[in-house]
Amino acid sequence: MKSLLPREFEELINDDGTLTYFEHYSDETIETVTEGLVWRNDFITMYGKTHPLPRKTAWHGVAGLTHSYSGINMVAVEWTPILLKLKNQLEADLKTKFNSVLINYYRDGSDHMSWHADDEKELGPNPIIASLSFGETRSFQLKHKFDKSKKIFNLPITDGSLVVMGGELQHFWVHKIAKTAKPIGPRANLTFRYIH
Ligand SMILES: O=C(O)CCC(=O)C(=O)O
Repeated sequence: MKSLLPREFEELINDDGTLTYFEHYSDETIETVTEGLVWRNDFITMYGKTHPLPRKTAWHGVAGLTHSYSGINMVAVEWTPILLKLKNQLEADLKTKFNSVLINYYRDGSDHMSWHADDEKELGPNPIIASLSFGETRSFQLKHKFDKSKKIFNLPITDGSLVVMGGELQHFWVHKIAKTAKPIGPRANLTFRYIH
């Protein structure tokens, strides 16, 4: 188990919630963490039009656990061995519990995720969300919902890094993964969550 020395993490936001970044947290690869995943085929409805999600997704965890967001209802498929190993490592390091993980797979620069907060009721009022990334570096942006004097925060998340969102972050900030025109490879993002 890798121990997290203070010099290994940076607290990037500590204002209306917390955002912590751990570079080089995991030595796994995009290939190993996506092995055996059960990919979904979800659609999203926006302004009355239905589109396929602009990324691939999978939902694993305690088998049968349900979670809904943006009108998408998911039933968890059992942990794969590698996801279970990562969950156990995160639980030990962050001293919290996770019972599921949402995997977002960005095939190229046109795959993206729009502004949103992880504020579904079943995550509880102030969820701790551990977000592990593998593969291509993508820019994770955060915008304060109410205080327009705060600049958009831009964090390039590198392969093997961990972002932890906590405190009241989901009440005050929205986040996204922007599109890019650069010719880039895939990126897998794993957000470990506790569904109540
Ligand atoms: O891909 C990412 O880093 C962001 C994922 C995300 O925003 C989410 O799962 O809610």
